[in-house]
Amino acid sequence: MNSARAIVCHDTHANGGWKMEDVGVRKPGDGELLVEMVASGVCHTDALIGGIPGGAAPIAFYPRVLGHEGSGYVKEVGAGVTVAKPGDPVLLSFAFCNKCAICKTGHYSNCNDFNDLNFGGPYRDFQLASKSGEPEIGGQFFGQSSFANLSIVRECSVVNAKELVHDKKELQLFAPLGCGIQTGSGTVINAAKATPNDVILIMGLGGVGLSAVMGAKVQGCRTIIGVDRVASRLKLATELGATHVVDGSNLGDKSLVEAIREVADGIGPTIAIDTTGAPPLIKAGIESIRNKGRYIQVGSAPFDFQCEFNMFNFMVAGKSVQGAIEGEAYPVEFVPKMIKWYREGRFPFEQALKEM
Ligand code: CXF
Ligand code: ZN
Repeated sequence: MNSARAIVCHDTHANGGWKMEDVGVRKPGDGELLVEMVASGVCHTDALIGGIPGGAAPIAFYPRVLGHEGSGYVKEVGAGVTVAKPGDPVLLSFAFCNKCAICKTGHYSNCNDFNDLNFGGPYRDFQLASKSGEPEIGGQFFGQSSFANLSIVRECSVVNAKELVHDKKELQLFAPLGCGIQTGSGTVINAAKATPNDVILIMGLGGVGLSAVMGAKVQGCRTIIGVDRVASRLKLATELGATHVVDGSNLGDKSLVEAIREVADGIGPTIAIDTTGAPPLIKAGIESIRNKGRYIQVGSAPFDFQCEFNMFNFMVAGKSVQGAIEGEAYPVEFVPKMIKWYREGRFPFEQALKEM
């Protein structure tokens, strides 16, 4: 049994439930790798899932190790693993089954088993060192549980980075590409398939929203509108490619929808993306889109939030609403693309890290 240091969630962070502990890590089984982490991003979903009092089965349970933007070096591989060898650098992303009807069509992020594989209960792969008294700790959050210096990772979550990174420092820098940055940029590029004709609205300019701005810039969208309430984020969005920003904290006598439409040809965006999950912004975003416009939900709304809009008007206007996760990316292909754009100076994601 290997030993590791891990952040173990026993309860919500607010209840003091996240603790750095010594844990025992078993050997990798079929289709699994033992990875020594060198970095992990922290994504809002870690806080969301690790912030539910008592856990919320089936997507949250305690105790477990979270973290799903890991990067590291392979120490050992289990039977049947072909994606990497011991010593290879790896970047980690979400898990998918690669067998279901949805995966077969290439839509891995909408895998039928996404919840089980990424959040779910059956994968309990850490074992606590005896002193704690607890028998088991859940692992393989998003196939990786990267909040540990050593972890068992599922093969499907692995992007081999041997040809992608020059050194350990880069491997550390690239860790958040596997979720937040892929989610933002991929939503614009893969889910919306935005083009230079698009007027795109991005609500919320944290790491995901700023990555969406960079994705819109890569696609050459003619108008890129960012919405936030934090001055430093609005400034950064402009530097990264936003052509207009709307400061939600300073709308004067306008509604948010009016302020958005004013900078969107007077009729609203062709594409609106919400990265906040905040109900007032979701409602404003859906209302703001022009006829034939598309609205895409990316931020996690409250679990019990139901959204209403007038279906007849929606139909007549030819609008659509869509959900998207993980930027609808196939990480093995999309992560190398982001790294290529980064090296070409077209995707300066490191600037967005301070807002993540
Ligand atoms: C998550 C958002 C909640 C559903 C699964 C994917 N994205 C990033 O963490
Ligand atoms: Zn995430």
